[in-house]
Amino acid sequence: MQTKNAAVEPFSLEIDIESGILKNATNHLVRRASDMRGHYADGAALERLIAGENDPLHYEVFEVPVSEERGHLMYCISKLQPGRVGEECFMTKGHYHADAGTAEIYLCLRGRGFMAMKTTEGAWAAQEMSRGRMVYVPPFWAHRSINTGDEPLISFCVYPGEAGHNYGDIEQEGFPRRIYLRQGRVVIT
Ligand code: S6P
Ligand code: ZN
Repeated sequence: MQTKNAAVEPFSLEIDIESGILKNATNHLVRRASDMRGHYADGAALERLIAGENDPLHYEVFEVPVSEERGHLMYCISKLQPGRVGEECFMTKGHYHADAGTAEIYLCLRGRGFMAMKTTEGAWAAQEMSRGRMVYVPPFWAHRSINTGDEPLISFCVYPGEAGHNYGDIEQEGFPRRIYLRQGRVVIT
């Protein structure tokens, strides 16, 4: 039985909830529109966005990583910009966890949107995200966040240290449904 994890002293951090910044983050992942090729239904609209708006910022992840092993909890701030590709709402790539049987909790701090989830067996679900709302992503569910609002969608995420990321499988499978904003209304198709 494992009794000791990598030595980490107790610590605390500050999160700027309005700006979605984890202070003193040592990892800062930036995804631009050009990183999202292949993810939206309207690829031509994405190319127009990349060319016309100088490859705008799509989303960021701020982390102060701990050891990626069982026993620890990884956590981060995910900040997804508002916007549309054609009428489809900006979203993250989405992933399964590499250790697929690990869950995740998202606490939404700001903005509006959805967490879309699916399993390899084809089950699909979407849970609303809004300030103060928590979404539980069960083990074995791929997950992506989608911003339907007009301000950044900011969440605090917590998941097991050993979870890791698997982007390949969901890229192959795709998510079965998409979320659009049409005449100001959210449409899930
Ligand atoms: C990690 C967690 C989030 C996402 C982030 C970006 O398990 O689910 O931190 O990494 O929202 O999304 P994605 O799909 O590009 O990793
Ligand atoms: Zn995850």
